[in-house]
Amino acid sequence: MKISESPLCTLLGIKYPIIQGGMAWVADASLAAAVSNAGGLGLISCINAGSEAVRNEIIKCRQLTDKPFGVNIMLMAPNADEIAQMVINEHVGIVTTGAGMPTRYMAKWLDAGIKVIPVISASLFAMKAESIGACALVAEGGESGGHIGEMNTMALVPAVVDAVHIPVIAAGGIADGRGMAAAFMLGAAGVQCGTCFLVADECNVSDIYKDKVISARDSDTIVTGRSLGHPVRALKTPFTRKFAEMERDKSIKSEDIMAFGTGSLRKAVREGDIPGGSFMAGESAGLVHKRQSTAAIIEEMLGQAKKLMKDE
Ligand code: TUI
Repeated sequence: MKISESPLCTLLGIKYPIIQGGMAWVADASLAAAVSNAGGLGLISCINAGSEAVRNEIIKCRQLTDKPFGVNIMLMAPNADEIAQMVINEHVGIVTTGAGMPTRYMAKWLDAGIKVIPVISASLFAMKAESIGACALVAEGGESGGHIGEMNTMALVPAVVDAVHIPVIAAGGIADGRGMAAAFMLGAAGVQCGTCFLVADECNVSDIYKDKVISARDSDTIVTGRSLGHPVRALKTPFTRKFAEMERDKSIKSEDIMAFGTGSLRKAVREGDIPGGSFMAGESAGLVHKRQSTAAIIEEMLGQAKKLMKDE
């Protein structure tokens, strides 16, 4: 398949099948509009905000771009119901969901003409998502940053491609044209990337966060939270090491570990708080070497992928 002929481009009205991950605390109007203006699909995250604040980001994004963009809803968020209604009221065209199945909202969203793209981490969830009306899927491997499933991208993506009839977007470990080309070889119709956009000029995370991603090697991330049932990948820091230590110590209660983690992502994103922050990032942090504009990140990835795929 030629990249520009991906069914995702027609489906979503975008130029390139590159989607920006809906990163909690990170994916605001500034980043989403920059990705959409560069030809990809930008997403606004809802996790950190009340529905009024997200509504303001949607309005801001519409001022910054006339291209399609979407909203990502983390289904474990306490205010997911309210956000689910707000996206209908605001005529959002594309919604991606994470950390669960959006079954309870599907009828209302489809009635409102919203294109729904669940993020899933196994082919069983993919089949379920297709059966309830998803128009495409993000198959997210455990190389990703943030909350992850059990499978990794290399085996997950082709399994999901075989299990469904809708376009599959590969995510997890993809930060350059080599990853993008590989995703197409696995049968994906596009890619979703988060980590490589953390260092974009239009991304409003702290400078410390950007520097930490740039200096990270491939083995500089760690998964914590497995003992709590919520595995999360982040950069290795004194905070994540302490978290892992607490998980190993059977005398510490789960509630106390969870309390230790509360608010840590915000501290990393806003304050660059190294002792208390969770710098969520994927394994592809080891592939991210410089700060540049969102447009340059997308052009570079696309150029490299096209060359590898002899699609020029
Ligand atoms: O949701 C994500 N990644 C995230 S959410 C997040 S916010 C957070 N903040 C603090 C601590 C923890 C998290 C950070 N990163 N990715 C999408 C994703 N969805 N990954 C895995 C899944 C998933 C898991 C289970 C999707 C469906 C699913 O279905 C299970 C079921 O039983 O329905």
